Amino acid sequence: MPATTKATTALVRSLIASARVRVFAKSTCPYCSQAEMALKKHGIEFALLNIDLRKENDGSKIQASLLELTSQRTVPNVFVNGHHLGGCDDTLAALADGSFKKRLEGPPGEFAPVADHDSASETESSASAAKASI
Ligand SMILES: N[C@@H](CCC(=O)N[C@@H](CS)C(=O)NCC(=O)O)C(=O)O
Repeated sequence: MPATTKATTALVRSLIASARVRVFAKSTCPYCSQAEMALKKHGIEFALLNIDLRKENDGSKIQASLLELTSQRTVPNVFVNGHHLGGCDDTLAALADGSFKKRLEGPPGEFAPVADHDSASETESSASAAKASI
């Protein structure tokens, strides 16, 4: 795992802050697909970044930054309204018990999001149950 750089940490923070729901994932990760499907099923829009598809080839650095920021190195790594939520299991549980929507609608967390701002990245894809946005 590479050492994190300030630039990568700033990038990760801006990616989290740029979406109400941010999912860091890997395209090959079944837990990521599971979390993404559950979010779609609940009609929750989210911004997805598959770190293994980055043309910048900085996925390992992003993963290291996420570990530093959240103490979690696995993907998916999910953020809701500026709060770190966790992985797939945490996401499924929060969707099931209603705490996901409470977080979404409550006060923003430490990674404070900015609504309706699109942080563009060519390798970033977005998903929504209804439409593609962010
Ligand atoms: N229990 C975890 C499982 C997540 C997990 O094991 N993800 C794998 C990818 S499928 C991972 O991140 N492995 C380490 C890595 O890819 O660097 C969750 O609910 O998210």
